[in-house]
This record gives sequence, C-alpha cells and structure tokens, in this order.
Amino acid sequence: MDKNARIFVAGHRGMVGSALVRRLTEAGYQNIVTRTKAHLDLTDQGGVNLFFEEENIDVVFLAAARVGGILANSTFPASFLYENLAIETNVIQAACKWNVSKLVFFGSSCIYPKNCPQPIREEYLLTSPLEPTNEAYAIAKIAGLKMCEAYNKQYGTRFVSVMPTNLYGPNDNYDLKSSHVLPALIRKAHEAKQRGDATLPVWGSGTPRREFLHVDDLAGAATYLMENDVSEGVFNVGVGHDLTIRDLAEIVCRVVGFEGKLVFDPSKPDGTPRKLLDVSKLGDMGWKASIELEDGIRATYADFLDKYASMQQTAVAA
Ligand code: GFB
Repeated sequence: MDKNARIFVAGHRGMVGSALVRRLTEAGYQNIVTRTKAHLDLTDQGGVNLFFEEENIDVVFLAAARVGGILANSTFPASFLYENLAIETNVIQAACKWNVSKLVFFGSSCIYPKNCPQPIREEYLLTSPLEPTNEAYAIAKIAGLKMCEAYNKQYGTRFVSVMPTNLYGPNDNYDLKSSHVLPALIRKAHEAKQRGDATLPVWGSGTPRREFLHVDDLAGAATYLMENDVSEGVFNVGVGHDLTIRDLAEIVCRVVGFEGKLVFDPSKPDGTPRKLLDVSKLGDMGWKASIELEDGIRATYADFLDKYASMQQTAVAA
C-alpha cells in the first residue's frame, strides 16, 4: 500500500476505526481521510456518493457499523439490520463506482451458524441457522461479505472481508445497556469496588465461551492484508483460544481489584454457547495476534479510568 494513498477510514471514532487510524499513522501513511457522522452520514446514499466522487479515495477500511452487545442486538434488530445494510450498500457501491482500488470490510464472528463445529472455519458460513439473539446483525454482515464477493466477481474489484472474534480495547462502549461483555464487566467491577459491594452481577450462566481479540491486533491484521496486496477472500481474525464468561469475569475482577463474589443472573441471555474461530488461514499467511488477554484488559482498564469522569458528567447532564 502506497504511503501516499488516500485511505478512507469509515467509522474512525469507533473502537475499530480509531485503532486503524493509530496503526496507519504509526506506519507512516500520510493521507488518512475521515469524516464525522455530522459531516457524512453513511446511511445517506447521495452524500456517500458525492464524498467518493470528490475525494479520490484509493483504499477504504469499512469499519463504520451499528454495533452492540447481546441485549442491544436482541432489543433493536431493525436498527441493526437497516443501518448496517445501508452503510454497506452505500459505501461498497460508491467505492466500486469511483474506482477505489482496495477495500476491507469488517464483519463479525456471529455471521457463522450457532451450532458450528469448533474451531470455526471460514467455509462453515451459511451451513445451518444463526444464533437468534444477533440474527439481524449477522444477516447484515453476511450481506456485506457477499457484496464484496459479488462486486469482485462482476466488476473485478479487490474487496476483502475480515471476520473478527469478540473485540475489546480503547474507545470501547462502556454503557451497560448497549455494551459487550468485557467493557461491561470492567465498569461493573470498578463501580462495585468503589461502592464496597460484596457481589458483582454477571449476566447469564457464566458458561458460554468467548474468544477476545484486542482491537490493535485487528488493526494490525487488516493492515497486513492490505500491505501484502491480498485482493479477495474472507479471513477470520482471532487469538485461537477462548475462555468461559466466568473465567473472564475473574480476570477482570483481578485487574480491577474487586474482591467480592460473582453472582450469575439467569434471566439474561447466554447467547451462542461457543464461537471459537479457526485462524489458520491468516496464520498460514504469516500473521498472528500478539496481545495477551490480561495485558490487554489492563490497558483497557486504564482507558476506562481516563474516560470515566467524563462519562459520569455526561450522565448527570442527560
Ligand atoms: O459480549 P456480549 O454482549 O455478546 O455477551 P455476544 C457475551 C456473553 O457475556 C453473553 C454475557 O453470554 C452474556 O450474557 N455477559 C455477562 C454479559 N455479563 C454481561 C454484561 O454485563 N453485559 C453483556 N453485554 N454481556 C455479540 C453479538 O454477541 O457479539 C454481536 O450480539 C456481535 O452481534 C458481538 O457479534 C461480537 O458475544 O453474545
């Protein structure tokens, strides 16, 4: 990838987009193009088309998406389906029309069937039904991946899809109603420690298994694919091992310094029992994740502490 290429990072304020901007800046890329939602609403087809017409973009990292944890996904399925489909169709179509030379589309491991053989290989896509709690989001992400494949076939574009496992890291969403498990547990453990609580509530049974990838590793993998001129395909991105939600909660409590007891809440959904990715496709190409979970959680807790005061001010103002 040319250091002077005009690289559009869609979603640069989100956890994935901000990690990409950090990674690309560190690597010396000179022309990173970003737009806030106020300046470019990616669900607006006309606006997106005009942006690509005017900006002469060479490479796109399509990291803009409506995302959320298990509760947000099951509460707002229409929004997850509509917003993600709109962003994908607008950006992918305009990227093709305005001759973008490369694009990376970011999906999610929830695109794979609920009861997949483990670890999950890329070719298990669409072999049986999806997990109901995030079916809408998964369908939208499958559509994005299929658009990349279809555009490559019909128009000769070079659009690649990456499917990361559960992500975490700086700039995560710490709102307890809409967040994923890891930022939620960090916040809950921190507040429980501050209040001197004896217990920490954890949703579900604690038995589901999840694999956690630091977002800086994802940014590294996506950049690696672009720098190695990979022009098509779907690539799982993960660390290659998982743990139970109970084990995760114990690590978070250790990092935060909360010494109380975990209490599981069976009224909340468990979601899919397990979604461990087979990461050998990317591994065989020479890339692997390098950030250990406990180190990554420590760094993320520091990020949370940085933002916690302003989060509380926003909550008071609202
Ligand atoms: O991270 P999470 O919301 O999403 O939940 P998924 C993972 C597991 O952690 C579930 C449990 O079994 C939750 O019940 N959990 C325990 C908690 N305590 C909490 C808590 O306080 N907050 C949350 N959020 N969970 C999402 C999908 O699935 O994964 C998305 O909904 C996306 O579509 C994302 O694919 C990566 O891993 O179940």
